[in-house]
Amino acid sequence: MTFSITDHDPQSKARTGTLTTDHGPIQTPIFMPVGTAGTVKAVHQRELETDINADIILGNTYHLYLRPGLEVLRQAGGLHAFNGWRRPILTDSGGYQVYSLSNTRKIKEEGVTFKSHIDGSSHRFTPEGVMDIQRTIGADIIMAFDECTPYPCEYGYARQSMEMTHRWLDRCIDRFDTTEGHYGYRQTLFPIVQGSTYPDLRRQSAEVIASKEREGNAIGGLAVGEPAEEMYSMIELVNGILPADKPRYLMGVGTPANILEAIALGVDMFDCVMPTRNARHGILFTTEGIINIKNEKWSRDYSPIDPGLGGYASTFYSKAYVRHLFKAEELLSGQIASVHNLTFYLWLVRQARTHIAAGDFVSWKNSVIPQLMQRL
Ligand code: PRF
Repeated sequence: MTFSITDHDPQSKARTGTLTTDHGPIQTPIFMPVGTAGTVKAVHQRELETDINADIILGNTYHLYLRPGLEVLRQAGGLHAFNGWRRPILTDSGGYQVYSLSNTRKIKEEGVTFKSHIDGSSHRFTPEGVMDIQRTIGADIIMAFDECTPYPCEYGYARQSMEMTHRWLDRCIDRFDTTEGHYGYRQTLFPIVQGSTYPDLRRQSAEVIASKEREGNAIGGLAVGEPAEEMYSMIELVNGILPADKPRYLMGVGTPANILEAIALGVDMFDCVMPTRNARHGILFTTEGIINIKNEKWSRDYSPIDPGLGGYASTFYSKAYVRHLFKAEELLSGQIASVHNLTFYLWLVRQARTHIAAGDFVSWKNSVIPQLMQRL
């Protein structure tokens, strides 16, 4: 994998670049649609490629391991062959999902034991096991096994947890570097910075992660309920330590405003369920602001969802029609809304890239955030 930086914004830490994998290039800053169970919910692969034009999507180790399971994925030839997505895939390591989804979980030095949210069966994830699973899923970018601490988190717990995440990282690296991919293309492992909202822990973690000299690095443990300003100050601190010539991935973020602010701090990659999950609840992001399409006020608005955006779903269907689909609980409602919201998120990062290249990213960001975040 190679990462080359194309432009630097003169007024901020924002940059544009290209991350090249064996499944093709990723233009950064990038938003990665979340495809938890091998599908970006309610969206066809063809729509992802053409209308939304996503460079990369996410999958989750936790879900794919439980269902369909590793045998099915291995025999298919990996997740790309299984779901027909030909561009890059990143998989999260499962740690975060175990904490948020499974019924009971015990975290120990060896790993995490948990019960499946599907059938209650018992399983154990270890750093080594999670590397093997992600080898079998076959993502281009795989994530280290970590513990994401909740917010707020007592200092002592945050420190112990971070130290265990660092020991787990060494075990991940040992396993990853002594194994090979199954399907003939290269995979790369990103480590994850933790440390809750404590500056000294964040600094220490970023130094440990930087010292591993992997091809890219991630920031975890944020967007878990802390004030946005606290998140931004942690990102700024960590990005001052992580190598500038490697991609930086902020996990699970976020709102359009969060993404633009983090880009200004030097973050290159994002993922979040927000566009797709909100879409299924009728919350639409548009270039004019945020719409609850179920609201009565849209019942006779025959204008397109977002004429400013381009893209099929956003320009073809009217607000009144999509509102009707939601009120009638038609399946098409979630599909149109999901394609639209993802088109918006990919438009947002494309705009960011254009303005970074033009050298006016900060003034554009500051002028556009109030508009994008206003509730219509
Ligand atoms: N760790 C992992 N995945 C994540 C996170 C994390 O800390 C977050 C935190 N926002 C989202 N997804 N492995």
